[in-house]
Amino acid sequence: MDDSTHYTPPKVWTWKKGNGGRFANINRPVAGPTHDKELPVGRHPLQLYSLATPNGVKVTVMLEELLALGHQGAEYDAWLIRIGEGDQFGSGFVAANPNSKIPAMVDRSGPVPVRVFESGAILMYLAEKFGAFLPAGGAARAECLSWLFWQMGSAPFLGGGFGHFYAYAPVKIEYAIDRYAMEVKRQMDVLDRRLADSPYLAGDEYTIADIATWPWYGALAKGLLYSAGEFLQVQEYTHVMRWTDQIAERPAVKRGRKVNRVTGDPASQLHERHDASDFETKTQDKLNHDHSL
Ligand SMILES: N[C@@H](CCC(=O)N[C@@H](CS)C(=O)NCC(=O)O)C(=O)O
Repeated sequence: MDDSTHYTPPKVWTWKKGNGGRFANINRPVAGPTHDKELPVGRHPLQLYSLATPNGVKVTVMLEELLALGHQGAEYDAWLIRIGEGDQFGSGFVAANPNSKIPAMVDRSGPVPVRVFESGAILMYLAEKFGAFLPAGGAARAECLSWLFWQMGSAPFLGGGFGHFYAYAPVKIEYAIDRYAMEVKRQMDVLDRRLADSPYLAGDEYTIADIATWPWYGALAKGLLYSAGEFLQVQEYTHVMRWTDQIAERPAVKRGRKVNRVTGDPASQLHERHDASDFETKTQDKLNHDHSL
């Protein structure tokens, strides 16, 4: 049996650097910058500093959806933040997000730049700025915000809880995996029951509640998160699957999920996005042609 099951916490916790878990190199018990580095600024009103993790994809999908609706003010530069290399601890990034996590956005459309961090806050900010994907009031708005905040509160149990202990921890701890597998299956059932009754989370319309939830729970439903599809028997959640497939077909979603992506098929990776035409000309398959051929 692993020693971790016999651990007695000392009186005072101390930091053991590099405890073997994946991402141990970037985890610290303190906040603040580690080095001086300004953030680049492009020509568009909105500057996004991100990476195509589920939290990052929420925002690029939202921006592409807004552009698809014709909101030119949603034009954006998406700069790549390589969290594995510690870019989130540069002084410029910390000024945009004191929590040192992607995504972070700066709205430079007005006289004074406005910083926004936390993916849920960014979605709400954009929805309110453009009057889109968030019902204006009443029960519809309450339902949308309820599901948006449900996602913000639930995903850490999926990622930081289940994903961490199932896939990333240096030891497999049955108690922790059991606890979080149960919670994640419960969350999937919450979504499945809602989506059995309703086309989208907030009702008949696609909203920021779906935009926030799809990158996490849609990916889980497709077995793309932590290779846990079989373990969690995700195919049982047929209504989540229907919703996942429907959203995946949206052209803006297809574009948004490519932005700031640095893994997978080169054709699916647009490391930085500075113009709508970048999707045609700047994905990694287009940039990496073999000149020897
Ligand atoms: N609640 C935050 C979570 C953001 C978050 O956890 N970002 C991760 C990537 S998905 C990150 O930047 N991690 C880097 C680190 O922890 O140093 C949000 O929704 O924006």
